[in-house]
Amino acid sequence: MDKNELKQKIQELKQQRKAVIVAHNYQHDDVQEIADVVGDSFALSKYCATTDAEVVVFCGVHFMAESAKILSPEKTVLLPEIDAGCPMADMVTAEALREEKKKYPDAAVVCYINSSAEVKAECDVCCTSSNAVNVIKSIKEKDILFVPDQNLGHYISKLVPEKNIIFWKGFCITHHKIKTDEVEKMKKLHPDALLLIHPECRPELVEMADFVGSTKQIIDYANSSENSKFIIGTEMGVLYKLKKENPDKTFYLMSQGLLCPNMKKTSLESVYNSLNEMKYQIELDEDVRVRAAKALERMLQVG
Ligand code: CIZ
Ligand code: SF4
Repeated sequence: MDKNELKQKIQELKQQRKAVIVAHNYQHDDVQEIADVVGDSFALSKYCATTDAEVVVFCGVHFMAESAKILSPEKTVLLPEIDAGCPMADMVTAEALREEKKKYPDAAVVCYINSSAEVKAECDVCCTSSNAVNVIKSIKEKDILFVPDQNLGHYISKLVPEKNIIFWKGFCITHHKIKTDEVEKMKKLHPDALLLIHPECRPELVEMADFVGSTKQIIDYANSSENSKFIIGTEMGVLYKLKKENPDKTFYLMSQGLLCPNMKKTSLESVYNSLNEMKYQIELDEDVRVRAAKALERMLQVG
């Protein structure tokens, strides 16, 4: 099938299945193009919880589809590529976290949404890169065990110095590998461009930024900025929305290395197969789901 035929078939199957297609900001352009909603994991999970569709095709990575299922257990949640995982989420297991918690019995336990349902079930509250600072400020405990992203943890600790954040040593393989020399070169090449960076980047890069935020916050910032040139320090998929929403502005990717291979596993073909064969369905242990839902719902209350 060629691309147009695939898109046509996807639309037909979507109607038949009473499905919606949601895509993360890091997905391939053509997957973002056919999606009903494109956004970050937080916005997509919230959307999935409110839609009356019976089936959700989640074009993203495993923890995101799980988060949708945690909040919408009555829906069928499909992940088109079952091997699309997040190496950062895999850097903490529920078992390792239970051991670490024993060392800090008085600490609140907070997990980045980039974590498995089992890990979320061990935590008091979740956060995303958009709301991490507000979530941390909302916690009464001074000590906070934060998993799994050390870079996001470091970023929060600078903004909420009254808290004592105990870091896990996880990181995003895509953002963490970018070093300052590459960013300095880009800044020299484009001196009038603003540098917008994701907090999953190393702290020394975050210090160089004009703005730090989640994918959504980076897109919102660029949309409303009077500047016309930007260096984008997050996964290259965001360029699709940035360029579409700002045809008169120029965007440079901070590094050609900013590509998440797991996010790029999903193609139009895999979305078609997913709807056609109703695969791969996310299933969760109900006890884990209920405990993970508490952590996600507490986050939703903060906003
Ligand atoms: O929360 C998300 O969707 C991720 C992984 C990144 C972001 O900043 O949107
Ligand atoms: Fe995980 Fe990084 Fe890929 Fe996001 S970009 S899914 S944190 S590996």
